[in-house]
Amino acid sequence: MLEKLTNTFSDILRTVGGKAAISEKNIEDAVEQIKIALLEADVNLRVVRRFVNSTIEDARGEKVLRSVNPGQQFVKIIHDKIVALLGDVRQDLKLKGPDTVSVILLLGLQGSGKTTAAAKLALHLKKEGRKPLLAACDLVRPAAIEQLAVLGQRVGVPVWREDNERSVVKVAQNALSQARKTGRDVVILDTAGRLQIDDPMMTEVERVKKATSPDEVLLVADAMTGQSAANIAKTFDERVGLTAVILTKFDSDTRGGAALSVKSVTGKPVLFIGTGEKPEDFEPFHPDRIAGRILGMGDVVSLVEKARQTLDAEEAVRLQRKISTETFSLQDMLDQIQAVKKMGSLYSLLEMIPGAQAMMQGREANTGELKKQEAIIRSMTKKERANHLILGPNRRKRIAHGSGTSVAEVNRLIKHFEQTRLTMKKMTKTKGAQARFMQQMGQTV
Ligand SMILES: Nc1nc2c(ncn2[C@@H]2O[C@H](COP(=O)(O)OP(=O)(O)OP(=O)(O)O)[C@@H](O)[C@H]2O)c(=O)[nH]1
Ligand SMILES: [Mg+2]
Repeated sequence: MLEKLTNTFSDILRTVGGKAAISEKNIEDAVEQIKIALLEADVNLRVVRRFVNSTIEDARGEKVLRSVNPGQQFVKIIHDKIVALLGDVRQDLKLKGPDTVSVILLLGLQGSGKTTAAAKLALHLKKEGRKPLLAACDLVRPAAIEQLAVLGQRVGVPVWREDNERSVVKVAQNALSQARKTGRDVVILDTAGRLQIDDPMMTEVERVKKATSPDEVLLVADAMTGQSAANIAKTFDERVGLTAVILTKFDSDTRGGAALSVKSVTGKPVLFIGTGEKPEDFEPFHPDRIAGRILGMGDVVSLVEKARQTLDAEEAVRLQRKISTETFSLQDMLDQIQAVKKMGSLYSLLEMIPGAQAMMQGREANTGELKKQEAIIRSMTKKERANHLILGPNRRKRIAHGSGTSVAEVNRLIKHFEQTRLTMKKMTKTKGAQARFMQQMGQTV
């Protein structure tokens, strides 16, 4: 499922996600690659354009460039955009309560998977405690009624059939009365495959709709047709009026263009996906889970969110002010070390997730070194932390002893600190350099 798209996205995001610092150029390159990936996935061009523009807007400037882990944050932005394309939140069928008969009308092109989806939907509803009735409203294809009957038997759901009736509207209406009589609470109407250009057939389905006032009018569309699935949905919606979409053959769709285009093109949500030929191969459509699948990042995104929170915004602002007033102290450095260490423990969690490992390459902080640095600063008094200039030989000896390190190591830390301050001074003179510095602190302390 979606293998091609997943592979491309994983590659792109691994590259950016692993970067310690991100420039506008990096973002533009990544977005350009994403654009190509989406077009190759057969996502609607207008949808791609909108996606690209809003991603650049969000990623450019402050938000990402000032972030402590910009690569990961960029991954998060892309994730959220994909979720939005897929329809944001999981939508469910909107049916009446079990005391009234609800109606689901299935339509779609020939061979899109309507009859299979009818049986899948029946099984799904049965599992949810409903009492569905399948209605064989395809009077065009000779074997259609029998096909539904066999499937109905397989999923243990009764099938309403009238082999000699010529009017689809009548069969549908009779199915409704049958449901009322026998205590079934959802009628699923399986209709004949129709071409959009086939006017009489479109008129027929309009009449069925009028006669049965369905709670859901679902377009069953083949995901393998890519963005044309979205265009078909649009046409059907304009002509008949749809409430939502079922995407079938998702198991064979390596590209994902249909899933990524339907919501934006039609405004209608995807409710379910068909993932195989068997009645059980049916899943509710969860935008966030599908996005996770596409990005091939497992649960990385939620962990990234957590990691980001470890360095809270206020702290960042406070540090930045210090940098610009040149009062950055050893205490501030200690705060940074702790923040980085916190993230370090998250990285170890991330490593357990498939696909995340490569993304994190070279990102783990050198925890041994960090621990040592932390111990050294912790062995300093408040006064010393605030003003490193008072750190004479005696104090250094005491600190080395207190932290279980050597004087050489204490000297090295102070030297590193002084160099950092010096770099800061230089950098703060150039506009925009503070942001860059913030990133570097986050990555290399
Ligand atoms: N792999 C896979 N095959 C599917 C899926 N859904 C349906 N199919 C297959 O697609 C073919 C057509 O399915 P049908 O359910 O008969 O399609 P239909 O829309 O009812 O077709 P008509 O009634 O002729 O218009 C069958 O071979 C199904 O087994 C799916 O989710 N995955
Ligand atoms: Mg059929």
